Amino acid sequence: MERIYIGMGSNLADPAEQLRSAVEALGQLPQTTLVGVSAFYQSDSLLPGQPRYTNAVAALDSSLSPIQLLDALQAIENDQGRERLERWGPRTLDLDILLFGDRLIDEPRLKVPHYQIQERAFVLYPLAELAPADLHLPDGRTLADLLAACPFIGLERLPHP
Ligand code: A4P
Ligand code: MG
Repeated sequence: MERIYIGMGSNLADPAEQLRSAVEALGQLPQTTLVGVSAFYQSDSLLPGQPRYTNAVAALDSSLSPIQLLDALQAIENDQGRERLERWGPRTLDLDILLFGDRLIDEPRLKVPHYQIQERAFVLYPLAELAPADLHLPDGRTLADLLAACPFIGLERLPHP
């Protein structure tokens, strides 16, 4: 079993409901236990002209392999009506593997840690609700280091659903 953190995001078709459905689907994955879910946070899109996003992080314990998990997450995205029209386009559901134990993965389909964890307040602050401050990335930086360099700006923490 390894501890895995999943970043969830949606900016179409009732984002909070999309995230709730995603959490339910994560809870039903084989060989996997859903350990926790952060609060939901709203923020503006990194790309101008898109609707605001709702984001959250989920923690899993799983014995799936990284690629098995990626396949399962993409199936959940597809089930929830995701259409891949353009990279970075608006989406009903985006599920990213943020961290997978302490693994460093660099494969064509999968890069872990997710490449922009450290710049994204909408990833780091919900992650901090679930993970210890001394959580280490494979490169040795701690979650506390990343939070210290990433101000809580433009994030709105929603009351728990
Ligand atoms: N892939 C590689 N590594 C991973 C990983 N760690 N987890 C590959 C999941 N997938 C990974 O992803 C494209 C391919 O990345 C996948 O087929 C997989 O093999 P995608 O989800 O189809 O494409 P995408 O989401 O458009 O690209 P990407 O790079 O995931 O976009 P981001 O970084 O998620 O950015 N603003 C706010 N406020 N909140 C947001 O959540 N998100 C984006 C999208 C832009 N602005 C945002 C937000
Ligand atoms: Mg993605």
